[in-house]
Amino acid sequence: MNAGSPSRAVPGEFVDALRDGGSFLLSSHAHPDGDAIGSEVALARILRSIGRSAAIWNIDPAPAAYAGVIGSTAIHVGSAPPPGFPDRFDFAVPLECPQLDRTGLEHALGRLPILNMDHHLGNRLYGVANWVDTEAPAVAEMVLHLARALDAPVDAATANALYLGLSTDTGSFRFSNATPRAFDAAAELVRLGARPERIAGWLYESRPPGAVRLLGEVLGTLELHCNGRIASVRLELDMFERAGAAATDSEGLIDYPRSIRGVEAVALFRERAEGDIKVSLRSRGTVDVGAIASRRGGGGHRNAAGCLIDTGAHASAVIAEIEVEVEAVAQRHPRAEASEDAA
Ligand SMILES: [Mn+2]
Repeated sequence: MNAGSPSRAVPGEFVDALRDGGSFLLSSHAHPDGDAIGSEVALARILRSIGRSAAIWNIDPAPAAYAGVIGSTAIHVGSAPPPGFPDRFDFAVPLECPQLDRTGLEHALGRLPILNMDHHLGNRLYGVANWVDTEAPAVAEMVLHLARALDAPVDAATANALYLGLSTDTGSFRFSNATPRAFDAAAELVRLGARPERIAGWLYESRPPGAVRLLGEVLGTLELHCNGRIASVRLELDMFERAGAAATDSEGLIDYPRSIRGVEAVALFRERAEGDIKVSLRSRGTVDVGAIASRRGGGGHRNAAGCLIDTGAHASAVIAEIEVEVEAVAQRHPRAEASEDAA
């Protein structure tokens, strides 16, 4: 795919709206990830560099690991609108939201004309202008193309923000969206001054000690079921105290049991102060954990889902259900060992 192909082109109406508007309110989804924050920060800097005014409003705060990328760019957080809303703004620009309610701010943002910019399948095209590119590896990559379309400069800080979005959305260039487009954008961002080693340090080598101690507590509960094809771990309330960990230090724990060779499905049972247990389920391939979660009133999709249960006895029932799913997949695909050669 070359630079002039249609899927990369920024829609003219989108560029026109950004050129015509004077003041933009950027937003993204609740619990913002690296692509949300990186794209917002970069787009705000790009708009300001061409003489526009831009503010960012998110319902939830950004993870602490992104502070270095955010720098001095202000992000207004919470359900109360920023000063001057809505009169001060010409457009709201939700980034990477397939539906406006993903922002958690839909009632407020819906009062402004919307410029919808996203890369998710199934985007509802809810804007006065919509730019949805499902082949984009990250919205950050779309922002880079937008900067070119606007003839806006991309300085090193903007390049760092875009690199944050691109590298986190591609799982550090490990996921299937690590396409030639992703590497083209990464190369350009590094040329523009992005610092991959510094961003990786912020993201992966800045964990609080409590988070690593909590990991130790959780891995101590590891159980394998179904001849090693299912792994489960428990996260109990008193582990946080023993580890000196904060609530946010539990993020990513499920990735460790999932990394075991031969494991096809993982369950994390998290005890909650409310007295129930939150179940997080992950699977590979055609093992459908989404069905298990939805039967128990939860949600998600085939390979990532969750639900709430009452007791530890129900936890073993969940494991039994996953075993049924894993066995059913093995029946359908007698030699189900994933082979990259076949891809
Ligand atoms: Mn994204």
